[in-house]
Amino acid sequence: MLSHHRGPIKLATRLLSVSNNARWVSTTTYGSQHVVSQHKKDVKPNTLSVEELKDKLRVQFSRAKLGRFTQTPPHQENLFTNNAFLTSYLTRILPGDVKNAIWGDLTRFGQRAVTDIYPLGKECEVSQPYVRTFNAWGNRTDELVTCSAWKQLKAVSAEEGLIATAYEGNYGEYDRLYQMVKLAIFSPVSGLYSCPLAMTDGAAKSAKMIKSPHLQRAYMHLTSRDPKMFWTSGQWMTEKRGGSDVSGATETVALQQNDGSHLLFGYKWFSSATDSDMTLTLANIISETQPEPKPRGLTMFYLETRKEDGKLNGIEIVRLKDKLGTRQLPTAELLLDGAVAHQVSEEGRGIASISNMLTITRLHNSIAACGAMRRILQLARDYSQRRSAFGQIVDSHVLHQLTTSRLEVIVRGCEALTLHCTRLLGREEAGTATVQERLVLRALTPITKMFTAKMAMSVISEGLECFGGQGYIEDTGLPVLLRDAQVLPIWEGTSNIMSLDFLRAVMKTNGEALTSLYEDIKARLEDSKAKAPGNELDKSAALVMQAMNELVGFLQKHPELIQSAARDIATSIAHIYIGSLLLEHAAWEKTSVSLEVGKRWCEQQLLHLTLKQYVVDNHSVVMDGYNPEEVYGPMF
Ligand code: UCC
Repeated sequence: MLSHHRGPIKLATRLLSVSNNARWVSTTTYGSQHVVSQHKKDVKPNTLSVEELKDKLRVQFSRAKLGRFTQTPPHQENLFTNNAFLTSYLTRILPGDVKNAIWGDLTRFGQRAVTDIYPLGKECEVSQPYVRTFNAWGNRTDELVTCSAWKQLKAVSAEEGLIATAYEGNYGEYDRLYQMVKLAIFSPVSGLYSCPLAMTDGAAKSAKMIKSPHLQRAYMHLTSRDPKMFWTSGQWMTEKRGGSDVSGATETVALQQNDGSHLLFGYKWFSSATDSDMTLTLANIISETQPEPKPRGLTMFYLETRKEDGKLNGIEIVRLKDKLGTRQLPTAELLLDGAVAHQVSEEGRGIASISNMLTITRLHNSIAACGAMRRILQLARDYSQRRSAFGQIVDSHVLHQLTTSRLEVIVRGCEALTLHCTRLLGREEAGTATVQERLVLRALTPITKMFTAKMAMSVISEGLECFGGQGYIEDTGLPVLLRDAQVLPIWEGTSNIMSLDFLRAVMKTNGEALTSLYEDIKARLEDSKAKAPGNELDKSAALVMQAMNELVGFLQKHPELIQSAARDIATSIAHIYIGSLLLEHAAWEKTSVSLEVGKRWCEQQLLHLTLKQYVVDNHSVVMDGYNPEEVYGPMF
């Protein structure tokens, strides 16, 4: 038998008798796929050449013929117009004049993302950056080599106003939403250029808030739409001792100069895009008379990466990081050996100052998570129209429909949460946010970062399954989505750090942030029920409120357990808050899909507390079997 296919549905079978060979052939059609089989029969003399015979028998397997069937790849949808939740959300939120003004640009950009920008992003994956440390004559050059697509993406970012839009003030509190929607479209096709943009945006925000002539100059560049003027920024925070406990890990020192500038000496362990034009970073101030860091803590500094002559500013690129994903991105270890920098925070207020930047970069993280999830779902649903299995297109299999509809609900939940935070940020920046909204934004930002990053990993992994084996094959362009997504729960603060940051926000406001969340959820649910009576949203709203009441009850009753419970608290808040947002949207839109999405979200487990686990000896569970005498030295 040349080929054998056993499928449940046989659409047509044709027998071809052949008088001159040892076989007869049957071709069977399964949907659009043709399978050829040969069976032994009485031998008859062969009068045809092998090629003639193969032609006659329609044998598909020979040197230049690899079989007639090839699978059609997924086609790319418009990343804006075909995102039903996003367009509906914006229609609800945006005033008519703002919507009219920006809709055309978003529609165009949704197409440009997949037609022009995706090929550039793909090129960055193929032509990854590297460092040419020395030239042929032995001179140290530390030349960072990036491909032309990477450079073009910088120009695209400027032209499209991917940073500028948030700072131009054209649409008041909607500037931020407009910008982040463009970034959600850009991010999954951008070859990770979205990463330097996250840093750039954080730096632009800091530059806007901090009164410093150096930062004023930087601000002009960071928010420019002119590719020749546009700068990107780094955020060099992490050192060898680790990225979470920044105060405890920072060894970099800043030696004050007579002209007021400082020279930085230190080793930055992760600089995400080393080709940035400037950076904000942290260091301990020392002086000739006081060479030990003062106990006052870290201070924030601004530095430009290159001097006027184009040479690096007291910086050596030690090596590029060998990362699981985000390989398009020139992440490096940098030695600061007398880099000229300028103090831009009060001494000892470095962490508090750079935290302004963290709010922005963490929201970028969520936008990137949503963008990547939406991308895989769009590709998967298009592919499901093009691939047949078991005699019918994948899209028509009910189990596939259920599986992908569950993903759709998760992605809508993440989009709702992220867009809501973005909206609150826009209101805060425009000065229109209420005190309650500001508190909610502070508390929700780390939760949104944590939750969307976690969901991105599971949604993208499941999304790859929709392509079967092809989802595991690199040159489909699909696996990179999963590899790149793994940075999302780690970068800009891990999930545990985010959960603790939520608690920090609650503690620092003496519980006001939690009260604001509670009142906000309650009001939204009441409003939703009133807007859509008879749609059974009241049942879903009751589930959400019950979960929130139980959560608050737990926090009041067990304050001593909140550290252990931090992750579960954050996860619960994410589920509860998203429930309220999806019901609010369903109550406004009242389509069968939005009502189904809202209800379905609220039917799942909303409260994730596991009280018993906070009081048992978890350490013993983990260390069971760990024997220091059978430990054989470092892994590398
Ligand atoms: O290491 C990394 C690289 C990963 C791999 C990257 C690969 C590159 C590819 C990228 C592709 C896209 S990323 C790790 C980056 N590190 C972080 O994100 C930091 C994580 N750690 C934290 O967030 C911590 O919670 C710290 C550093 C903020 C904790 O420091 P402290 O010193 O313990 O902080 P305090 O004392 O609690 O807070 C100091 C001040 C307070 O203000 P004041 O003094 O006015 O009371 C806080 O309220 O900072 C304020 N603050 C904040 N304000 C702290 N956090 C925040 C916040 N989130 N928002 C507003």
